[in-house]
Amino acid sequence: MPVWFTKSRTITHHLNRKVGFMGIIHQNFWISSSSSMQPSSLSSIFIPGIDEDHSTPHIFPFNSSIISRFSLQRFKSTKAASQLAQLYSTDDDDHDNSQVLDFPGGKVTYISEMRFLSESNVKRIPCYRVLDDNGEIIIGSDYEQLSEEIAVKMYSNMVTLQMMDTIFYEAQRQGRISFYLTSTGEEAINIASAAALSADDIILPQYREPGILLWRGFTIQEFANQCFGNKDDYGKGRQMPIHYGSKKHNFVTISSPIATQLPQAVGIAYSLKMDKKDACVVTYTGDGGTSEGDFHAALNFAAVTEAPVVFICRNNGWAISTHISEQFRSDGIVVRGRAYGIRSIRVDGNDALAVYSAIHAARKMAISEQRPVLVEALSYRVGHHSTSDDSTKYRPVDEIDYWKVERNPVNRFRKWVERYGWWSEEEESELRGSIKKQLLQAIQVAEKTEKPPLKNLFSDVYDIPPPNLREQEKELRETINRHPQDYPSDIPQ
Ligand SMILES: Cc1ncc(C[n+]2csc(CCOP(=O)(O)OP(=O)(O)O)c2C)c(N)n1
Ligand SMILES: [Mg+2]
Repeated sequence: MPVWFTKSRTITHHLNRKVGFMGIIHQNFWISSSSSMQPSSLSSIFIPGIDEDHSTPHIFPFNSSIISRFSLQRFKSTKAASQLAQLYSTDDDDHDNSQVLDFPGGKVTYISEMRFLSESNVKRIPCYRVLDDNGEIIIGSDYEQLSEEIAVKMYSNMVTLQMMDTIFYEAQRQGRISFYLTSTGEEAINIASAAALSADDIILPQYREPGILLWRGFTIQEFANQCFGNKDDYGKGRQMPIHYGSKKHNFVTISSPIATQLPQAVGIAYSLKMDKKDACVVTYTGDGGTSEGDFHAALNFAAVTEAPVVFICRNNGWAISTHISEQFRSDGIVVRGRAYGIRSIRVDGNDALAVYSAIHAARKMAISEQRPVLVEALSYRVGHHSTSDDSTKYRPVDEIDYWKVERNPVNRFRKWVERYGWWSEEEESELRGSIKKQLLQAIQVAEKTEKPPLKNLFSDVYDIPPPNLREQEKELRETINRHPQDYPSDIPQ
């Protein structure tokens, strides 16, 4: 039993509330559930078109032409309807179906028993994983094998991400940048999901996913330029640190209001569909983001438009100080997929091989079947929410340590890579030395680089700035002239 569990009153409290998350999972449960998952086979199944069975009489008050129009629209491209039952448990079909209502969406069986749907399944949705805690492949696992090149790049990127977080976090503590936010504990979700995608896939991130940019070749210098808000920052210094964006890397700029990216992602995915592109959109959200209306609008919108979008929810247990037990009462996020008619999977977010395999399969389904897919990755936010937070004020240190040490995704993946002889202690120290040097140099360069001019604050929104904006600019310049000591002196006019 994990140390933090026996010690933590907070966690006992959570368990009393039947949340049942955060690592209290029996080994044999994981093994049996993972071996029953077959994501790669899902994407290769032939799925027929319209449900042909119209033999049952309609018991429906509307005009039948309306019904058939509805049904046809719904089923002509919702290809999986008739085969899904064989693949997924649907908790139905145990009753007499002689009396049915042919309703848009399919036939509904009548029953005489007054039966409310339970608020939850008896068993929680299992979590797909491939690597055990010791970095060994669980026998019978269904997964995508990685080449040495990809595996080593994945591991190196995870280490780079960790080191970037450590050094940038320190730079914030030293007052050199105004804000920072780490991905500690979620390195596998970041890097393994990025590795499973193609460079053409468009990313709409939340904010704890810089690893995708790193994977796509955004340089350490580019990260530093953004955090320091210098003239080489693509956002022209107008955003807070960590709000990266890169057109070249198909990475849509991060925006502070959470979940706004989700409906936008569906719109972009729909445009890819119309253009018949061989690519999908991948959008990320935290567990907290799923409490926003935008999450629900996006899922529904994606389902009905059959947009090729993969939603990745990083369920890391916390939304700043709000624990998931105070965020929702459903079995996490994965169950929301079915509610909206979206195929979904729960995956161990700290298992890089499972994340890679699940996202690889999800991408394939999204593109070849033109459908949305929802992936819930279970993980833990090991760092504070951001540099504006002290998480020890609301969660036990034992809990943080448990995830940092026992469930560390980078260490787990390293063990697997080492087992193939693809990585050594020597390579590790070489990599760390080189990355540290690059980071320190990038910070120095970014710090010395000129800041963007003041006029940039007012440009790029309007072709011709309206009078109120011109007035604001004038006012700002007058205020700076009156109180120069209160403004940085290194901003060109
Ligand atoms: C619309 C909106 N509401 C509230 C906030 C403040 N806020 C910033 S991050 C955050 C928590 C998000 O948690 P989660 O989605 O779980 O992501 P995590 O930080 O855990 O990665 C909140 C409430 C915000 N940025 N935008
Ligand atoms: Mg969270």
